[in-house]
Amino acid sequence: MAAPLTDTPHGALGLSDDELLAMYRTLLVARTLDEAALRQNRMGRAPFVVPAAGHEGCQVGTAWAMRRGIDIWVPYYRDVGVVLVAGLTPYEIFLGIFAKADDPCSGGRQMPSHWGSRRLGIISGSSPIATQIPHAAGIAYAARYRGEDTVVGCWFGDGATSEGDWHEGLNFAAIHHLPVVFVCENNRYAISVPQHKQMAVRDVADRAAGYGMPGVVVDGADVLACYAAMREAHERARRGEGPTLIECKTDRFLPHTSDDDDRTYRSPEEVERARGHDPVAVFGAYLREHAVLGPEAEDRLRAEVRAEIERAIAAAWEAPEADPATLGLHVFHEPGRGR
Ligand SMILES: Cc1ncc(C[n+]2csc(CCOP(=O)(O)OP(=O)(O)O)c2C)c(N)n1
Repeated sequence: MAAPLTDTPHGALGLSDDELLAMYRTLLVARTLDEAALRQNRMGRAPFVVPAAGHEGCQVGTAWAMRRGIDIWVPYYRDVGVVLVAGLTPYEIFLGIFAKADDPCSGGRQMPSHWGSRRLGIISGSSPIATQIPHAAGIAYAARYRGEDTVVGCWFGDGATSEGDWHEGLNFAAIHHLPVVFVCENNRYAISVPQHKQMAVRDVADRAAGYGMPGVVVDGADVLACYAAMREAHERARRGEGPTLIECKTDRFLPHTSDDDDRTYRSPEEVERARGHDPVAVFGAYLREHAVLGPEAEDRLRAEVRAEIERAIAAAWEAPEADPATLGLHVFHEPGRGR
């Protein structure tokens, strides 16, 4: 007789083996895409990329508790795992990286990694850090005002929590008990500035008490822990009990962007230590331990994902360039197109 589903940690969370495999596949897509994007940059084909390696566990884990087509996603530039869960495809992501005409986020106008999709409910962010926090609170306010069953997920780094926008957004969301979940991906650096020069508290989650909302700390390399925290916060938001701040302790394995040299502010040993707690490896070990994925199936899955990413890159590279004549569209007043 098969063991009851609840006998495993994922079963207790209501996650089937198939769902677990889909989560793992998304982690692999995020990691493989990330490595490939950096190679495209080094080959001179992608002007600028933002690595996500190390963050995928908390991105995929938290995003998994959101509902496509109902909830609204407010990611930041490192959140490739979040937007993959939201439904953006690797092909669409590479269209943005190559600034192609069909880039669904901005038709090649925005910086790469500033994702937006009307179809999927992903809100395009501005580059100034933390400007998306008041947006998230405002969207949650609108959803509640209209009586919609929408939860807003809002992701950001530890550096964002040093901005005034962040404090105002959280305060407003808590006062109005808004359906929003704030997720901090704390990699302990805002580019080169370490956490201890940004704040005097050990945990960003401590700040939640100052606004009157729960603050939760989770291991960002533990996909299931991130999922569990987000699911609880999501349910709380839907019950009308207001926002939650989730802090995922995570690591950035690569420089801040393709333009950064992280050897100037952290040691190779520090990065090596961080790589010892890799969310992809941790989740892979969990799947093996619970007999969800054997070594041969894992090899097949990795090959399949690599091929998918290579196909996406080839197709996006061949896609038409944005027409220079359209450069001013959606920026300046266009006679004949209304206000
Ligand atoms: C208001 C503002 N100040 C400074 C910058 C430059 N900047 C871009 S990313 C970044 C670091 C943000 O760090 P964090 O929020 O911790 O996220 P991480 O990049 O570590 O994932 C900074 C300072 C900016 N974009 N906006």
